[in-house]
Amino acid sequence: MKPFSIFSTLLLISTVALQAGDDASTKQPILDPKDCHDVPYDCHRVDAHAPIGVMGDHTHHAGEFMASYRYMFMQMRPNFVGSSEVSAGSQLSPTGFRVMPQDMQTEMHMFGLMYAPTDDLTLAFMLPQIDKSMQHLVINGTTFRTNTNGVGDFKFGGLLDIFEEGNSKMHLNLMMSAPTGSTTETGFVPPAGRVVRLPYPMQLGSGTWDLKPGITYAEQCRNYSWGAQLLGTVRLGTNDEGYSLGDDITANLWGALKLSDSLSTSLRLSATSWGDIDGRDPLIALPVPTARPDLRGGERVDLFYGINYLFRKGPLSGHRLAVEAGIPLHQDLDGPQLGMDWMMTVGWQKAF
Ligand SMILES: [Cu+2]
Repeated sequence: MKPFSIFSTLLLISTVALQAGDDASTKQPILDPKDCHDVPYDCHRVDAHAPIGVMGDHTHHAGEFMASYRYMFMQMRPNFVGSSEVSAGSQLSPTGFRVMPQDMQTEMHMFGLMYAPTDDLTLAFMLPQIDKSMQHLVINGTTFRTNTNGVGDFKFGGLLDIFEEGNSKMHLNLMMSAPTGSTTETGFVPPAGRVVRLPYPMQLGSGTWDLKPGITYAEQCRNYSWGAQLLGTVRLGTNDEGYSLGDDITANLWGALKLSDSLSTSLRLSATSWGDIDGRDPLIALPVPTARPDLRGGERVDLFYGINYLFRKGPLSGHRLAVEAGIPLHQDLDGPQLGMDWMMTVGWQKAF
């Protein structure tokens, strides 16, 4: 599926959902800043949850539980050197890379649980199940694919409310990541003629305990809302294989239009920068750029379109469904490295 058809499908879903909505007819101008003053922050609004691709975006009131499930898909291709696209074939040489990645698909099933012991603190837990697949071109013209799958790194911690006044609120993201994902995945590599440890991007975890600090701000007006989040990853120490993945930082800025009590659509800009790998795994030593610790870093700016839907009546009342898809606007990679093509997240959430 191409990004264009995904975006048209999402637009179609919004239109249909809006037609089916219960109170879609709003006659006032939609974006009126006057509508922001007497609006108390309402954490049960459809757009009180950020676009589904944003993690740790909201908190809960004391005693509330929330269960969630997200399906994420990422398609990566082609290769980039800096901000220029390069073909896999052009990077192959007898004295340099003899294998090049051509494309990679990552699927993730993310299971989440939130619980608020107090009004100021929400505990959050997330466990991903990951499926990766990478296609390669060999210098002799043949191709091969490697696959890995399994549980990823378990994330846990708290979201601490530090400010709530009128129509805005802010919380700190105090999360950690435990090294539950494998860093020793292997696969059969035809040009090597044997089963070897697969390169860094095919591994399922970081292998290190990681800090994931962040700060999230959200503001609501009558028919729209916006939010911003800064979220980082700090690797603590070195993993058993002898390396640590690069630290990263992501800035998110989103705006949502509340089209009815059940439906909102959103646009999100996301900017990410991540570092190269420190150290190296001596068992990852193939003539392929994905085995090079110094060819992993980069930066990227993505644009997303999303839909949130909140069931307000019937047997599904209180259930949330959301979808968000994005494409890169800019990427600058230490390469050759596979760049982002498109990605999407579909999610379900229910608070109890
Ligand atoms: Cu929640």
